[in-house]
Amino acid sequence: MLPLHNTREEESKSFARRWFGRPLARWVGLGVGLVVGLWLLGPMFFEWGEDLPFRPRFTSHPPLQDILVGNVIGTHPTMGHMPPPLSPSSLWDQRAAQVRDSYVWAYKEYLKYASGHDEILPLSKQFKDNFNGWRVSMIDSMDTMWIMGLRKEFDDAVQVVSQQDFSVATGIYAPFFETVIRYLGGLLSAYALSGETILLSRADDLGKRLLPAFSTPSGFPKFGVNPDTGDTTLGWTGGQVLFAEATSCQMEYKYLAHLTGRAEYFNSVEKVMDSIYNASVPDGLFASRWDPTTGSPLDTHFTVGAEVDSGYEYLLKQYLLSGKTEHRARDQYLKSIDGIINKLLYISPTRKLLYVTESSYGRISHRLEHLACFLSGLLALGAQTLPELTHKQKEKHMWAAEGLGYTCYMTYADQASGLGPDVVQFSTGGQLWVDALEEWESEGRPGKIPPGLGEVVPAQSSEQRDYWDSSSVYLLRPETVESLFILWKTTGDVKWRERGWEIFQSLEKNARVEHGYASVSNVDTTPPVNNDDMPSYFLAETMKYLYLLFADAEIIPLDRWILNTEAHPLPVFKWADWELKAYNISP
Ligand code: DMJ
Repeated sequence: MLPLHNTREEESKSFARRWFGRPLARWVGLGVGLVVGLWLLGPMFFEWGEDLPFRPRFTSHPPLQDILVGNVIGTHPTMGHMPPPLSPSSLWDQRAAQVRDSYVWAYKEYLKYASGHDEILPLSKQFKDNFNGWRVSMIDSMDTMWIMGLRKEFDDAVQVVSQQDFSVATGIYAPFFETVIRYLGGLLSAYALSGETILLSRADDLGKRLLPAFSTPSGFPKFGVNPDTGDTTLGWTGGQVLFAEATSCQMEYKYLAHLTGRAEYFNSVEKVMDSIYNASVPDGLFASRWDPTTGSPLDTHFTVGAEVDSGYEYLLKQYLLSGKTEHRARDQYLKSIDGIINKLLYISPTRKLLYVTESSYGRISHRLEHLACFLSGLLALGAQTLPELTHKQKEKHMWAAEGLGYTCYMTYADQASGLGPDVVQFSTGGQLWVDALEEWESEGRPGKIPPGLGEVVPAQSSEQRDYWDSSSVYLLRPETVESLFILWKTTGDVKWRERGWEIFQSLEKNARVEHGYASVSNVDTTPPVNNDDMPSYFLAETMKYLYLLFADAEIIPLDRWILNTEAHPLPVFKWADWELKAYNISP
């Protein structure tokens, strides 16, 4: 006998059979299944992005557990989010947007013609591998991408960097200093901004491979190291070590030591500092060449320019980076700055421009290098962050910062191209700045403007300028705009921004070529003749400083981030108690 009614189960079965028997329903079912499946399993492969619906997780990278000792994730916050978008209604944000557009265009040209290589040759559309061939233009400017809010460019670069092989051929050496400030600094900064742990892992890999460079009796790093074999070379200086090269790795290695818990990173770079603190140097001024065996100076060439520059920078910056704990570095900074102010600052005979020069074997050269223009920003940063300076000291440091920043800017404004020469030679007859300052003070501060801070009009001829261009090339260097950025942040005076805007416009006019930006061979003639090169620091530093100078948002507050000598921001951190003990730091 047939049942009068189907059971509930049979009913639903026949309903399902009827429903799924239809072609449309089969497709709907498949779609629903896919959505539910993705929802359940998707997070294993993707994560939510800032401005994309999702982006790939980096699952296939080497495990981190062998380097992480538990003091990284969570306790050392990274920025983690992209900066806020620029406002289209603000004049300065619009200017920042122009810098960002220029960066994007130049970086794309690099990717188009020099992908997989270090730098593009923007006239010939060729490339060169001058820094190990590890894509320096990309790694050096990943933090620029983050700061400018370029998510896609950044994520693409992370994917590439995760696969980058930090090897060079046998018999070839990676230049230690450049590799540290550009690659290691670039990776650490990109990690600190984004929180992408693969970048920390790659930084640790690279940092470890470069350690054999420290194998000298003094601990001063050698010029070059083969990251695969550990072979080292003293390089082109014939067994001498340059002060800047030996003392511009502390920020990177100390931050890396803190992130990874590897004591060898800290100990290697602190041994160098011990030699520096113990050396007896006149007036806190450091020689440019040093003996890697004895750890003592080899010359009496005192400058803040080439071969020495960032050595002074890292005294203040390693103190600030490690939460103001390493007092020896601060004390040395203050001593050295006194020496620089008292011995190396001059004002020119007619225009009274303040400049920093060099003393070579007792003779003052009256040269001013573009490289030395970073000093203005460093002085302003120190004046702002060191409460231990007396009112008088702070005032003097700020005056020096503003006077030097102004002169560096004037060396641009005076030229036909609006871009700055690499070296200028001041005419003799200048006066030591501290003497002029003393006279001015003793006369009761006439005019209220200290010597070296008065403004002048741009001048055409060498006589009117008080100097001539002894190297008239502009190498796309950042030091002047770096100081303009710090002066703007520390004084709040918009004139520093305006001066940066003039420089950016000159760059657009005279350094922009068909496939990127190119250095200008003579800044005082127009139309410009360009050289076929675009150094990675142009994308890493010059463009970044201009962007930060114009953007209204406080993207990199100077009390929370310290920029290394290649403009890579690293976050201020505090040593843990065990680190203070292990590294013998007494705050
Ligand atoms: C950069 O690579 C770094 O700033 C370095 O410290 C010296 N100068 C160049 C750019 O001029």
